[in-house]
Amino acid sequence: MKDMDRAVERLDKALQDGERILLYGDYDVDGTTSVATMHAFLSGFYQNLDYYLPDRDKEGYGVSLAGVEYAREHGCTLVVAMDCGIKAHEAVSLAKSYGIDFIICDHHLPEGGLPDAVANLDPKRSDCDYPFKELSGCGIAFKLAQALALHHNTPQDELDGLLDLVAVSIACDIVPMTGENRILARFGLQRLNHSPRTGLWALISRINRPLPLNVSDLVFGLGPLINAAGRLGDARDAVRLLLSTDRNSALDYAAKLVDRNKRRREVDYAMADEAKRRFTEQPDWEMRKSIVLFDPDWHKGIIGIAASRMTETFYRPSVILTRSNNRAVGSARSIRGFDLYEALQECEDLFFSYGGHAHAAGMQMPVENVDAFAERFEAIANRNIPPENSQPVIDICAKIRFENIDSRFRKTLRQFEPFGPYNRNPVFRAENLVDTGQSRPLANNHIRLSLRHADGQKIMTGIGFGLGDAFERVRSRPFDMAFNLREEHWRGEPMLTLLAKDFKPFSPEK
Ligand SMILES: [Mn+2]
Repeated sequence: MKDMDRAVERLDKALQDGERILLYGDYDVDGTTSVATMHAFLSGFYQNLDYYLPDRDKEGYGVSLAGVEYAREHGCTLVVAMDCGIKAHEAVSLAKSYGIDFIICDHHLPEGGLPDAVANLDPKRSDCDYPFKELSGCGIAFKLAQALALHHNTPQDELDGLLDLVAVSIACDIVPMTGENRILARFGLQRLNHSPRTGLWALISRINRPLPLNVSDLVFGLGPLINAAGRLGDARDAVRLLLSTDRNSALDYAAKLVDRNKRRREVDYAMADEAKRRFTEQPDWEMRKSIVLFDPDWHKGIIGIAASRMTETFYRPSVILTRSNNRAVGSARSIRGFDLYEALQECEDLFFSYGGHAHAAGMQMPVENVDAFAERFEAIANRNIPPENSQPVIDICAKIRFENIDSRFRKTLRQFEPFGPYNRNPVFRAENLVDTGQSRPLANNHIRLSLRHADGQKIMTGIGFGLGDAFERVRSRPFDMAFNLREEHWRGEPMLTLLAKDFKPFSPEK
């Protein structure tokens, strides 16, 4: 990786000279696991360490000037910035004027050249030949640890203990589950499931999910709890928990995070409901091709989640905006076949700034431009979304019969794990199914399934989340189902069960 030699050389010098080293990370899961990874690694043989995470509300994302001042006040002469820093031109220059060096481990795209750091580790640098470009921030911190170990002829397997953290970062930062990430995540998940560090053990014991944990358990179970620590005001608490060695205090703190996260979710749901209500109160909402909603009181931390929920519910490109520093700040999500980034480009004269890609993006604009933006965005959606594109599409990997889902099939399927972005758990299609009579509705429109082929014997069981009504519509006649398979343990024995995605009536002639 470009600059790795310089990073190792500078870090090594700091270790030899006994310099005070500041580990600086972003406040989210990737940042806090980065700091914990580097701290856990270095503290095995070096104690003159400190760490710093910016305040989400006061300092925002990235390397803050306040962070540089902290380094100076605490006598740190080397900062290792992780999951951020590649755009921190100003902060790195300020540090340099104080005689503080930076090593940057980032995975974001550089902007306007590179900061004046001793080393800029970032596979997304155009001049970096590192073959895998999609490492998480924590993954790059791990690469630095590996390189330092290599330099000292330390056996690489001594770093295996860090992989539980790396796996959490890969899952929660939603980086592609391909190449090196898939390998790191696979071994990291093993670690996490068999011998996690105390802090992660405490979190796992509170999330109420059957073991072994998979990638989505990390994304939806562990991730929100680690993030909750950052949202409580101080992301240092997340690092403290991740580095904790005391089981009782780790459990206490994990319980606090669970509680806090529960309340945050209630707020999220309330806001999403409010957004839904606001949209469907517009007289022409059914005719509209897009959703743009602004409310100065919505919380900036959850507009992205709200936009996702709107897109899921109404299947339209959605932009949710709130007010921050007297600007309208928005988060947008799109549907298949509508390039959000291109659409925003057409509105660029209305914005202070915008960025993102085809499916997700963000923007800032003067509050008085929101109405004009909503109108233009609707016109673009009207022009670009084809009329047949009014329903989500499920990509089906293969048609299969229940008789073929045996233990050999299960083992083969396992070899494709861990699943994640760009390596999705395959969706299968089974045709001509009937209810065995044992399917049961559950609370919240969920459904417990017991099914077989109309012309077959083998019964498979499973669940359909939010599909109770959909099942009710098809169950009186043979139907087809799109589904994932998931592994569950029944009396210690692994077995595959159904996770339904959708149903439709069976039509024999096709
Ligand atoms: Mn990251």
